Amino acid sequence: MTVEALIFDVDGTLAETEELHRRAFNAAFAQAGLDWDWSADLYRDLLRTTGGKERIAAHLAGLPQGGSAAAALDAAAIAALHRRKTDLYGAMMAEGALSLRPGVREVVEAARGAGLGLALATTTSPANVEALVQSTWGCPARALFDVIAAGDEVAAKKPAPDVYRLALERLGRPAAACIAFEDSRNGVLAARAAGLRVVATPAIFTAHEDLSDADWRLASLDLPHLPAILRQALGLA
Ligand code: XBP
Ligand code: MG
Repeated sequence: MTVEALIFDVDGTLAETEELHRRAFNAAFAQAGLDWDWSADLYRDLLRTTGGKERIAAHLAGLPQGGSAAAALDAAAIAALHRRKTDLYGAMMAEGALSLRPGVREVVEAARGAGLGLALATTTSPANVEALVQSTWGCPARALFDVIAAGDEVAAKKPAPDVYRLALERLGRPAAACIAFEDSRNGVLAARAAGLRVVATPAIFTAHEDLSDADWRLASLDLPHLPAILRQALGLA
């Protein structure tokens, strides 16, 4: 089946955002008076849990029991902590520290020129999607992407296929007519479980992961390295 739409993961795929997420988590912890400081190595492990609220809960569950103020965090407190983290992330993103990964801008531009559908299927929040697109492209996300499907809109986050199924439903296209772009094992598994073909571009925090379930593994989305089916769909072949 010919390619009619492209569905992009956000964190790690459009840009190397996870270091900024890590810093925002740590800043939120400090503001809340928690003595947590997630190192890059710890954060790499914690990324196995998708979703910021779920990641905080997973960290909490792994801490030794007893006495700590952190141990008393309930779901509402975790949600409040995560809202603070989202605000801090947005402010850091607005400083313009991040750029898109190589090839991303060109692929999105070529896809728009070729009349392909464009969607985002992400575990992060719509607010963080807006922050990234505004900071890198300088326009609202909906000016570029026909569909945005976010983690909190579905019952189960990646590696469950839910967010990809939601994106497909909103695109009004079958999985066989779309290609997904992912950087992580959880993301690749989610897209494959939704019946999509997947291009994997490992990111700094996911380079060690097993991405062998992807149909293609590329260092970046630089146009000359794209698979033939994609170059054809983009009008480049
Ligand atoms: C990556 C995630 C997110 C981010 C943090 O999702 O798992 O949780 O690490 O964002 P994806 P939040 O690659 O699918 O975009 O704190 O907003 O969850
Ligand atoms: Mg990702």
